[in-house]
Amino acid sequence: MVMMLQRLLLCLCAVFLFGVSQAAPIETLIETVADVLNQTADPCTDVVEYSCGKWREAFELPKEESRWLRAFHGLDNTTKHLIRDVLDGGKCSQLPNQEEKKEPADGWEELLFCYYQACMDQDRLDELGSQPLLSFMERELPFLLETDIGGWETMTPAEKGKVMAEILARMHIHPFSPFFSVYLDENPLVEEDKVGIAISQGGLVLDYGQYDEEKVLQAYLDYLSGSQELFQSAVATGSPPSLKGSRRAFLEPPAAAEETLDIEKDLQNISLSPTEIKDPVATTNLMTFADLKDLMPTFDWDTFFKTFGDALGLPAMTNETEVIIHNETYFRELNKLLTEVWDDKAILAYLQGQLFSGMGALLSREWLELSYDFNRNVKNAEPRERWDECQGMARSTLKWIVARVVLEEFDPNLKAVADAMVANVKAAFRDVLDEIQWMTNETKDVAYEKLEKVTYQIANPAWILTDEEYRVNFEKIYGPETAAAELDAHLFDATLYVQEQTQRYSVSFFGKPFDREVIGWYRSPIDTNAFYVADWNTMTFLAGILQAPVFYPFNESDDSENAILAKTAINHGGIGAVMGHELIHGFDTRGREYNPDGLLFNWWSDVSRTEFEAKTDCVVAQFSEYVAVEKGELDDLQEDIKVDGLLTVTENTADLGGIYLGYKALLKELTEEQLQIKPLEEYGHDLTVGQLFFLGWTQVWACHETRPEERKKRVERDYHAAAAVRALGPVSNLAEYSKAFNCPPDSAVNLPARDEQCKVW
Ligand SMILES: *[C@@H]1O[C@H](CO)[C@@H](O)[C@H](O)[C@H]1NC(C)=O
Ligand SMILES: *[C@@H]1O[C@H](CO)[C@@H](O)[C@H](O)[C@H]1NC(C)=O
Ligand SMILES: *[C@@H]1O[C@H](CO)[C@@H](O)[C@H](O)[C@H]1NC(C)=O
Ligand SMILES: *[C@@H]1O[C@H](CO)[C@@H](O)[C@H](O)[C@H]1NC(C)=O
Ligand SMILES: *[C@@H]1O[C@H](CO)[C@@H](O)[C@H](O)[C@H]1NC(C)=O
Ligand SMILES: *[C@@H]1O[C@H](CO)[C@@H](O)[C@H](O)[C@H]1NC(C)=O
Ligand SMILES: *[C@H]1O[C@@H](CO)[C@H](O)[C@@H](O)[C@@H]1NC(C)=O
Ligand SMILES: [Zn+2]
Repeated sequence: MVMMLQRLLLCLCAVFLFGVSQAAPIETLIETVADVLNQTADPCTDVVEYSCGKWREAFELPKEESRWLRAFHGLDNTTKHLIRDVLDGGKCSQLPNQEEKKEPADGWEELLFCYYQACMDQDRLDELGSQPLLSFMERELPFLLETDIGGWETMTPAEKGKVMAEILARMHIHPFSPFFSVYLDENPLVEEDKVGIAISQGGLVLDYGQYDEEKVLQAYLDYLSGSQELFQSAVATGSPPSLKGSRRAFLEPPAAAEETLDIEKDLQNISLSPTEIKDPVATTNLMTFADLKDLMPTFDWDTFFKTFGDALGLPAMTNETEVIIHNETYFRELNKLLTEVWDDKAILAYLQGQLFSGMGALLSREWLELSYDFNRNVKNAEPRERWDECQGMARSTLKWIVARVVLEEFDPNLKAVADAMVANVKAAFRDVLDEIQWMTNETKDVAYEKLEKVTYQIANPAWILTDEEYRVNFEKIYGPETAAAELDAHLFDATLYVQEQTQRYSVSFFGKPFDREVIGWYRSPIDTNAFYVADWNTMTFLAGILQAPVFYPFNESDDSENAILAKTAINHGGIGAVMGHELIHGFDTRGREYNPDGLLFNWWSDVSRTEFEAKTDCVVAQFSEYVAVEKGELDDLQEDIKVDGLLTVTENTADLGGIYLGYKALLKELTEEQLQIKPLEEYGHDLTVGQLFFLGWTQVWACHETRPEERKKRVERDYHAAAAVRALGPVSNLAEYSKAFNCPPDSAVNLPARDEQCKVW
C-alpha cells in the first residue's frame, strides 16, 4: 500500500525471505545436495525428479502455503521463528504483564514490540471490531461514510472532476491508490538524479488476469459483500458512538459488491497488461503538468496536488513541473470514466472496497475470515498461524526495525568471498563480449562500458548496524523515537502512522536524489533475494541469500581439499549463477534499453538490435512450449497451461545467461580436469565437480512444491517461469550440462546436440 518507488525490480524470485547463516560442514552439504537426488531418475530427461526427487517425495506442503521452494521458504522459515522469538520476548510498557520481557533498546524497537503484541492480542482486536476503521474514516475520510456525493446528478463533468480530485487526494495521502498511483522516482530520461512525480495505473485489487476468471470473481464478490456487511452494521450499531442513530441508505452489500467489481473491470480494461507495463520505453512518458491537465481536462489535478501536497509537504506544482506517466490512453479514458460514466454510489462503494482490502487485515477475526475464505477458494490454502501473520505484518510495516533486531545473527565475513565471486562473474561476461560476433563494434564498446560501470551492494547497508547513523535514518523514516514509543499499542493506528511517515519520507526527496543507502536497498536485507535496478545499473545481493543451500561458506584452513571443491562447485551454480542472473538483467530485453549510466537511451546499432531480438525471440518461443499446469491438475482445466514466453523473457534470458556466467566463473577457479573429480566419493557419492555445479542451480528450483492454483495464477502475472521450468529450461540450452551428465544427443535436455538451443549471452 505504501507509496514509494514502484520500479520494477528484476529479482531472482518473487518471494522475499531470509534465514540465519550457519557454518557449513561437509555433512550438511551431503545431506542437502547429494541425499535428495533420485538416482533412479534420468538427469537427461527429468531434471526435476533427478535433482530433488527424494526431497519432493518426503516433503509435505503445509496447508497454509501455496508454494514452497526449499532454498527460499526453508531459509525464511528459520527467520520467521527467530523473529517470533525476539518479538515474543520484547517489552511493551503500555501493556500489562510485561515483567519478564526484554527492555527495548530504543523507542522504535518499543514500537515494534508493541506492534507485534497488539497484533497477537486477537481478543482485544475482536472487542474493537470495526471501530478503528470507522473512527479513521470519520476523522480523515468522512465522505466514505456518506451514501452518495451530494448533487452528483446535476454536476457538470468539470464539477465532478473537482469533487473527485479532493476525495482522491485524501485517499492518496494515507496512502490508498484508487484509480491510479502517484509515486516519487528519479527521471530515467535525464542525466541528473532528481526525484519527481510519476503517475501510473492502479486501483486493482485482483491480479490483471483474474478479472477474467469466474471462480475468482465469485470469491471476490463474496469478499466485497461481506466487508460491506461488516462496515454497514458497524455504522448502524454506532461504532464509534458518534455515528449512532445515523440510519444510512447505503447500497445493499451484494449490490455494492457488484458496483465495485464493475468499476474494477472497467479499470482493468484500460490498464496495461503485465507484459505491456514491462516495456520501459513505451511506459516512460515525460510531460509537463499542463500537458497532464490537458490530457484529463475535467479531472482537477490542481486541486488534487494542492490537497495532497499540502498534507505531505510536497512543493506546489506549476504548469512547467515535469511528470512521468505510463500511458496516455489510460488517463484519457480514466478522465471519461470518472467524470462522465460512473455514478457516485458506485464510486463510493469502490473507494470503500479499496479501504477494506487495504486495512481489513488489521481488524477483528470477522474481517480476517473474509480474506481466509477468499484464499481458500482461490488459492486452496488455509490461513497461517497468528504469530506468522503478525511477524509478516511487522516485517512489511516496520521493515528496517525488524531487520536491525535480527541482522546480528548473520555472518559478517561473507562479504570478501562474495566480492571475489562478483569480480569473476563480471570477468566472465567480459569474455563473453570478447567472443560474440553478432554485435557491432560500436555497440560492443558501450556494452563493455556498461559492464565496467555496474555497481553492486552486498548483505546490508552499514548504517543499520552503526549506532548513531541508524538513529538518524530511523528518525527520518519512522519519525521521532519518542513519538514512536508513545504510539498506543493499536495495530490499526500504528500502521496508519507509519504509512504516513513513510509517505513524508519519500516526498522529502522531491527535487533531490534519493538516499541510496536507504531507498537503494528496496527490500529488507534479511530477505532471501537479489535484484538489479536498471536506472542505477546496480545489483544487490541481500544478506538473506548469502546462505546454504545457495551459498556454502568455507574456510581454507578448516575444510578439506575435497570439501572446498564441492562447495566451490555448488556455490558457482548457486550464488554465482544468481550474480550472473542479476548482471544479465542489465542486458536483457528490458535492461538493454538503459545505457551505462542508467538512462533510457538507445545505444544499439540497428544490426545489433535485430540480432539481439532474434535471439530473445528464440527464448520466447522455446519457453512458450513449457507446461506450467497440466490438464487435469485442476478440475475445470481442459488443456495444459503453458508458460507465457513474452511475460517471462527477461527472467529466462537472465537465467540462461546467469548459469553460463556462473560456469565460466567456475572455470576461472578450476581447470576442466578438476571438473571430473568426484569430491564426495569417500562419502559414497560419485557426483563430479561439474555435476555438482549444475545441481547448485537445478536444486534451487527443483526442490519445490507449488499448488496448481498458484502455478496458474503465476503464469499470468509472474515475470519468472514456473519453478520446474527454471530448473529444466536453462540447463537444456547448455552443452556443458549434457556433457557433465553424458546425455545422449536425442535426450530431452540435449538441445545443443540438435542445434535447437537458444543463446542470448
Ligand atoms: C525416482 O524416480 C523413479 C523414476 O522416475 C520413480 O519411479 C521413483 O518413484 C522415484 N523415487 C522417489 C523416491 O521419488
Ligand atoms: C519450519 O520450521 C519449524 C521450526 O523449526 C519446523 O518445525 C517446521 O517443520 C518447518 N516447516 C517446514 C515446512 O519445513
Ligand atoms: C474497454 O475500453 C475501451 C477504450 O479503451 C472501450 O472502447 C471498450 O468499450 C471497453 N470495453 C469494455 C468491455 O468495457
Ligand atoms: C496551465 O495549464 C493549463 C492547461 O494547459 C491552462 O489551462 C492554464 O491556463 C495554465 N495556467 C497558467 C498559469 O499558465
Ligand atoms: C571490430 O573489432 C575487432 C577487434 O577490435 C576487429 O578485429 C574488427 O576488425 C572490428 N570490426 C569492424 C567491422 O570494425
Ligand atoms: C578459519 O578457521 C580457523 C580455524 O578454525 C579460524 O581461526 C579462522 O578465523 C577462520 N577463518 C575465517 C575467514 O573464518
Ligand atoms: C498507450 O498509450 C497510447 C497513446 O499514447 C499508445 O498508442 C499505446 O501504444 C500505449 N500502450 C502501450 C502498451 O504502451
Ligand atoms: Zn531476475
